[in-house]
Amino acid sequence: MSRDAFYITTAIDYVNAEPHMGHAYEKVGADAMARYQRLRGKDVRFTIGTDEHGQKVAESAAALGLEPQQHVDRIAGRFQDAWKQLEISHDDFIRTTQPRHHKSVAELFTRVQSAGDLYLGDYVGWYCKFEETFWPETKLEQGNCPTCNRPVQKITERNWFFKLSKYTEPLKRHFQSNPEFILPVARRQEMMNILEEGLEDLSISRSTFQWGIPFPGHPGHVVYVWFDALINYITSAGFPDDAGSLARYWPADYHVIGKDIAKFHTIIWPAMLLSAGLPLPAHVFIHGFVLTPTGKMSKSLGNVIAPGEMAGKYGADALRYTLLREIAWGQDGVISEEILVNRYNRDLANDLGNLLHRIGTQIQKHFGGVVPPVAEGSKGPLEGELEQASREASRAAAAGYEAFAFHQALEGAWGLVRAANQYVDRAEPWKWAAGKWGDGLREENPPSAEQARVRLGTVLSVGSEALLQAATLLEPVIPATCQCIRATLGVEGRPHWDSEAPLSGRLAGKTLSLGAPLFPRLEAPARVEAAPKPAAKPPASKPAVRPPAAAPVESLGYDDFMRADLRVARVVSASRVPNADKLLQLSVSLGGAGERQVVAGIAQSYAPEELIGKQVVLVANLAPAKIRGIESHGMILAAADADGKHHVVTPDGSTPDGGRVK
Ligand code: ME8
Repeated sequence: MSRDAFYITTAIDYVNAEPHMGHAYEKVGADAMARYQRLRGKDVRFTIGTDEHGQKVAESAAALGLEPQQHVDRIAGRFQDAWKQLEISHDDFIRTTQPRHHKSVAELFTRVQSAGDLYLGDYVGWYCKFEETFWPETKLEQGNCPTCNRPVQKITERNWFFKLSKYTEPLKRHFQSNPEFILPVARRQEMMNILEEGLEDLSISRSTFQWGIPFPGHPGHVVYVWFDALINYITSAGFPDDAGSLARYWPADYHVIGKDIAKFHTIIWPAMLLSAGLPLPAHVFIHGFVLTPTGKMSKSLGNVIAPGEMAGKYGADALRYTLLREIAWGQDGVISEEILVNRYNRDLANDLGNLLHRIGTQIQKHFGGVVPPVAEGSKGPLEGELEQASREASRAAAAGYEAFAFHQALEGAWGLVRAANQYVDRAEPWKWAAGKWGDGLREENPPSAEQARVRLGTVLSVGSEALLQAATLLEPVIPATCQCIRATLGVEGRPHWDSEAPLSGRLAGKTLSLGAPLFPRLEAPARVEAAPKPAAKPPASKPAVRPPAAAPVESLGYDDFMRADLRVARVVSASRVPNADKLLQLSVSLGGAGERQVVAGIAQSYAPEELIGKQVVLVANLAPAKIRGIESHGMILAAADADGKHHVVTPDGSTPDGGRVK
């Protein structure tokens, strides 16, 4: 692949559900990365799409009295509408029912068959139609699908098999020699464990229904929907006919997917590519899940948030910003309307919208709407500090984007927004405008009229340029807003990542077109966060800091105690919370019940890596809380020794993740 090309994909969404906030989160994150790479001058190809075959889709269509194709056309349209509303800048929207994809699947099959990796066999096992996944009996949990907990169907079919087992060792070698193939790296071990257990061959045809790609050369069989769907990534890159495009974009730089489908992307898909003699993608980035304050989103709980509705009500950028600011990519996080409104008012209206408004209105008032020049010698220490803040913000934002740490990229970029507001506060342009000393200067005689006007011009010009630079740093996440800022400042053309440029008055002479405020303040909802307010001491650390001989507590009824849902949880990832000596941010697995993010006050007792893989006890039904702006859902139990060092409570022997502690 040529070095200036950058190919990024997301999962293609099942058309058996309406677009939901989890889908939106993934598309917005990948979109931010695609936009960032474009700003950096890369030739980006960004592919999203819909996964349209399979038993579940066929049954949904039949239930509606529609032909499957009619049904998928309708739902695919809804996904496309939603992504338009969210300003997703994809270059390709692939649908697995398209002829180009059928052709690509057929060609890949020919290659896999030539490699001797297909055989006919009898499949006897279980199938989850909702997840479109085969399960051996040993993996079921209480007879249900271990991923979604729904009932599974027994299947006995003469099927085609793919020799997945043959690729166990090559994949292990690939994982070892490419330690960043799976990102975040904390996820790698989970997949390595699957390889260590040994892979079984995979049934890849179905013959009991017909809504799928006909299995090449074997009438009556259709290709297993996952085998079909994964191939979309090379179809979009140009496989098999467009050799130029394929050479340019394949292998992909990133497949961006959710944690529930990691095995398909890090094991099955790479094995298919190895079999077909095609190179493997550089990285698979696994993101966490969007939760609601009441837990997992689910239709039956009535807590599914429609992204289109939120974008319609608050604007796409407010939603995009909240999704990427609130949740650390790779971890789970909670989103709600209250959280969005809070972010909107605090960050977008108070900081960013206000900055544009205060600078714009003064340029309008004192310079007739034309950005004044920065006169020679009129810059002082305040401009030096602002330039320094701009360089730091640019570096922090770039580092964040490069690592998919969007919350950090935004925090970095916000450093410049805050610094620009402080600059205006400290430079006091309103005083210069009144013919007095600004910049905190207290001289006896007033400045000359010319001196005051020159300095006023410099402050407003430099301030507007800092805002323009911030708009570049924020472009990947809030593109419409940044476009509006550029247009207001009279700047045309596409932005480039050049924000290390000094603040030198390059906007001088531009005519402003100031419109309505960018983000008019919203009425704060009655309850801004579903969780309790952050306590001075994080709730997660309370048991750990309580001394062994705590004051006696009232006795607790048996029923009261049983209301506490204590679970065995395994630490999957751990990192320090920036600027907080005592806090660690952990992701813990509850087995089939998914993952949680918890903030625990044990950073002075454990290095993050010591905890990875360890089983701990989690109070799982504690209401989520925000600790240092990070969502913490649950409390990890720990006891302090005589020296105040914390020891997490851990089961004495191997127990299943997610098991109840009583
Ligand atoms: O899995 N939060 O489709 P899908 C964040 N068709 N991400 C979530 C989420 C949540 N609450 N719920 C789902 C499929 N996702 C297959 C993919 S790719 C060749 C085939 C993510 O519609 C999920 O992890 O069930 C996946 O990455 C994407 O949304 C589509 O999920």
